Amino acid sequence: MTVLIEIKVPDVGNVAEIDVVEVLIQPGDVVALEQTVATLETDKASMDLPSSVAGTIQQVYIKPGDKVSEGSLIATVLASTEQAVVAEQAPAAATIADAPIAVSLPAMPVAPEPKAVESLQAPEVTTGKAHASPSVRLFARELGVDVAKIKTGSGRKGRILKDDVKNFVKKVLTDGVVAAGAGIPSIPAVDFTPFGETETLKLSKIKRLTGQNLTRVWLNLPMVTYHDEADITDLEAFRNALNGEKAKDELKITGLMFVIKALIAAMQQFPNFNASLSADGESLILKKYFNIGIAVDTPNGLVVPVLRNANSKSINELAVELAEKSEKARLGKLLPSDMQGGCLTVSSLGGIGGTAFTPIINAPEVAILGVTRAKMQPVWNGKEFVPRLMLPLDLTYDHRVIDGAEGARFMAAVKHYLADIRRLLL
Ligand code: CAO
Repeated sequence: MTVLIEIKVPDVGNVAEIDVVEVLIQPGDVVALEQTVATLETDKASMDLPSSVAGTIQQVYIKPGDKVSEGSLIATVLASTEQAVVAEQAPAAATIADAPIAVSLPAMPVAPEPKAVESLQAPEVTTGKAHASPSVRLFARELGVDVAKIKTGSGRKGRILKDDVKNFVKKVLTDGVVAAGAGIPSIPAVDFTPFGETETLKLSKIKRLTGQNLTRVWLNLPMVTYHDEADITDLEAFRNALNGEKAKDELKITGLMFVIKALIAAMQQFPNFNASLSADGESLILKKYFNIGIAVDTPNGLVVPVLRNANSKSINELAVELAEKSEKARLGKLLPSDMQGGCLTVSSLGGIGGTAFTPIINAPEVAILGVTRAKMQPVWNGKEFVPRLMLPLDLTYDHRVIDGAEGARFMAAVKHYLADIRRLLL
């Protein structure tokens, strides 16, 4: 035997109008005793309305945005007579007046955090003041999400709804933000208006993605930067001679092309530099190809096109390819495939200036070579000081793969080739 039972709004403690924030059932749903069927809210309080009986929802009489009051019909449930008896014996549902005020809820005990969604946990200190109903909080906890991270929801007055929690999870997974920073306190937001006028500009997509990637690398890789200088006096004379032979409108060769060639020769000598750690950190994947990434400065941010198989291309071919790719980069026309497959990256600020910097590795590569401006310097040759053109180089390496001595030897090899590029022929 079955009976039709009505779920009604219980004692509301003299509140005339209650907002329906969320309706969690529809006809045909099977509900358990005490299962939340709707979220109601007054100016001061929020509550999940439980079903007073187990059964099948026949009809739903409310929708989000409706106003209800004590005794309003919420839904009808088709229940067995046994379930109806259980319902009658069950303690009365909590009244709204008894329900905790959403904004003053004590911090919920955090459920064990599933590994895959670690990054959903707030690395920042949470306030516990997120505007969300108990059922939404429970749902968020089940997914390992700290609702305080969602800040504002799409519900009335910024209330966080289940869909906001789902969208938050989707966004975090899409952004691929890794949990490495979990537990690191975030930098608190500052109101600058007391100090003067400000203007807020949206970051370009490239800047946002680069920022996420750099943070990920910074947090995950134990990086060491080693500085040295290469004597490029003879190389510069050769380069000037080469450029002097070129027609006026022909593409000139910059020192960067020779740096690429010297780098490849050193990578051939030290294969650990042409490698990536496996995801589990247990093995090293050695690459047998030589694709060099070049950091290019564009109006929208930094991008790294890759010169594929740079070992088998001539200096002129590399110059033409880099000119084409950096032009494409500045016009925002690089394809994802133009930026994939790099083995090692060069970041050259030499056209701008500088004496040294500490570039961040373009992981999963294991090193990056920074270059700043070459400068004439007095160098002691054993008898006297002689003027030499010295090129500052900065090698950042992943210390899990490269140890200090190997880093220094690699740099010595790069310098060796740049000091006399005839050695590249040997
Ligand atoms: N020392 C002295 N002069 C240098 C030099 C160096 N290390 N490197 C370049 N120059 C000179 C060039 O010879 C050229 O001189 P001319 O105008 O007389 O021919 C001039 O500076 C401009 O060079 P360039 O920068 O246009 O060319 P490039 O091949 O050296 O570099 C590219 C190309 C794409 C790497 C560069 O244009 C660029 O975008 N650099 C910025 C990269 C960046 O932002 N890195 C930071 C990333 S943070 O890790």
